[in-house]
Amino acid sequence: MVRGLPGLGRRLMAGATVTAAVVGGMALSAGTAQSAEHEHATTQALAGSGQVTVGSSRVALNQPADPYIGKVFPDANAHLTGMYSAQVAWPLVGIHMALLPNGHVVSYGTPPGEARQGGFSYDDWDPAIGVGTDAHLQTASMHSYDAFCNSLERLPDGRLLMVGGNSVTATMIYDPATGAQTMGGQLNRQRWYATVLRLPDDRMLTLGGGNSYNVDAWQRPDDNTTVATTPEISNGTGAWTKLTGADSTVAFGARDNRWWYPRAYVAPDGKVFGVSDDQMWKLDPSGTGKVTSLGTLPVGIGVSGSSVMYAPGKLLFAGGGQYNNGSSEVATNRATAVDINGTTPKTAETSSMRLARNWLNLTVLPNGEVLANGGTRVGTQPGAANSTYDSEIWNPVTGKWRDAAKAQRIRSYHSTAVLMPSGSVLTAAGGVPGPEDNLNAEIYYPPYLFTKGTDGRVRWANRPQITGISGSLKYGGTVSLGLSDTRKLSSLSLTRATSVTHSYNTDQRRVPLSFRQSGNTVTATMPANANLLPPGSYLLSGVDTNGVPTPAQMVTIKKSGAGTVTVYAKDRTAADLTGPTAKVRFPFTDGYLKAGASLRVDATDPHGIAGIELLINGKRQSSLRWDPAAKNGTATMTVRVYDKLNNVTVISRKVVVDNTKPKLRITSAPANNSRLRAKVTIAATATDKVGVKRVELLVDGKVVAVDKKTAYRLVLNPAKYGKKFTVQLRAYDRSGNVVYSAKRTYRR
Ligand SMILES: [Cu+2]
Repeated sequence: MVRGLPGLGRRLMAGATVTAAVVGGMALSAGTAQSAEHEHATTQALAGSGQVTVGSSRVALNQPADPYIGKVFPDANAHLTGMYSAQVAWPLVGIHMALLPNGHVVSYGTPPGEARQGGFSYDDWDPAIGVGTDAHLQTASMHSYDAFCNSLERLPDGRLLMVGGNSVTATMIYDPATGAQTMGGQLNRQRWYATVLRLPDDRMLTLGGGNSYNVDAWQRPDDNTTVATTPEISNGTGAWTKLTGADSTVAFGARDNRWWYPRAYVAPDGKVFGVSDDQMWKLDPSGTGKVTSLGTLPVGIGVSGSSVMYAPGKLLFAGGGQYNNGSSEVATNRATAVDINGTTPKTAETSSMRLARNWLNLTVLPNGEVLANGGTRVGTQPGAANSTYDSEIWNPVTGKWRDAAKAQRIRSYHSTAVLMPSGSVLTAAGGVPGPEDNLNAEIYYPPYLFTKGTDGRVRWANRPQITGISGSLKYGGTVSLGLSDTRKLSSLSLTRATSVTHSYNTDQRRVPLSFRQSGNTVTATMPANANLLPPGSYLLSGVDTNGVPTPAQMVTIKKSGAGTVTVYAKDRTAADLTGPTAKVRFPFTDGYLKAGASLRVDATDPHGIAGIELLINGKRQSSLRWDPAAKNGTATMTVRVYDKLNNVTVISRKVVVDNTKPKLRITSAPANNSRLRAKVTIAATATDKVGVKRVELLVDGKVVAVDKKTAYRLVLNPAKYGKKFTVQLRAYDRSGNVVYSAKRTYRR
């Protein structure tokens, strides 16, 4: 779907009604299409999704949507390597992607359906609608602003700031709520391939970049006239001011293309730590600014390595080594951990990736591990042998990488990866130019989303959920989280919402929270220091003691005042993470059977029943028939009922197996061949090792009376029958074994 003007052609959003007030924070585009914004805000309120200020009353939360979790059959090794979804068409080559406070993803880079450079359209993907074309909405550029190869970060009001790129001195502000676009202040010089960072005080800092298509600047290492060595700072919507004191060729010079998307992070001391190729530096943005050189990394990342802050003040750099996207350097597989918590950074080479990768993406996951996906071995060169389809996962505790699932497409130069609220990772784009121009995406599902059961089968994990929030969502505040159940969380964290391009995910960081848990309530303390958690939108997720993460709730932390939480639009297609509803029917008495008896299982599931298995004492049977050779005694019955997603319901219990007939003796009855004139009572004793179920009186083979209680007394009314009839007692035990008395004949 294409949106020509803001506010028109909107997709209708599904969602439950919430009682809390929807804040108009997503519709703040000053000076643009006011009526359209108002209209959109109304739509949001009606849809019941939107951003709600967190306060003393509990906000009920929906779970984030995902197109595949609990909707497709898991891969056999998904619990070890994760799995990729099938490729899905993407309306444009999404070389830039940002997760928005409403849980949507905005992407841009090429025109819709065309693999050519030109960021004149913005695509909004709503994962609640799915992966079809109806889940996407494009908005055309209103100002001929070409967003190709710019930098991006969210502003305090939730809008997306874009800096430089092919419209080299321009900045633009995109409103995800309406698609409205507002031109921002002009930069003081060209900023193609710059970085923009949001500081703890909400100012926006632009670092590096250079003249348009200046990819060969590194070949004249001492000529800095074509690159932007002086940072600029702004509130993001107003004028940009040069930080003249922070002019630096170490951080932003032509040598080694250090100006090319400097990998910059807000440091624990409130300054900005960055890496440009192999150079480490720190920028103090106060006053006119100042850059201090902090030495070198053991392995330079070139312009093609990736980085992430996986824990407060702890960064991982991996891969890279290329000087620009056209040179043919072999990528490194080496990785460096850098701790910037002290006054000087501590670098330590961590183990190497199995694969060398230029233009990989690193993504920090809610459990603190880091995903590396994509890349090319030599330069940006094509060919399957040169392309790293396999993913790897780095564990911060062991410092080791392990192999993860294989993608279908080459995700290299101009590729993107976004941690989604569901816990999946959207991987997309690559190309223009590149080995592949990818008008497609694949969604990666990390191993933590799966579990391998004792039945040896892999399925989607049953996950804890954060279902409500209240309290003080502000620096140093305490929030109360409601959980869907009482399972214990082992960690709780905030991960900064992605804004990614060119292997740099702006300030992406994972910040653990201290918390305590009582039953299904978690009380968490927010960091007091904005340097650890710069204001912005974060994914709040807990991980249970089995390593399974909750779907994330999106919280937006403000520089001052109460933050907001996103009430997501409800997923249009429900996930199925539970086994079928099932009940075992015994042939005679619940829990009792005899050898060779067949069980029946009544089962229903929204995805249909795929199979039912019977195990006797842990041994799988070929059918639901009990072992015909089973001996008397107790046994463990296990019935597994599978739906078509491999979800299972396990019913396990002790059962009594009994093949011995009850004993039956008539203790009082008229003699054989007697003539009966009135009602008589026939008395009997019946005994059985597992218990008598009932004793029946049969006249001419038909049951006419039943007694279930000792002593058995059955009334015979001769008036009901013919002149001559036969009478017999029959006793069943609980397992269905039967015994008959001798027949007696009576007359009347
Ligand atoms: Cu580019």
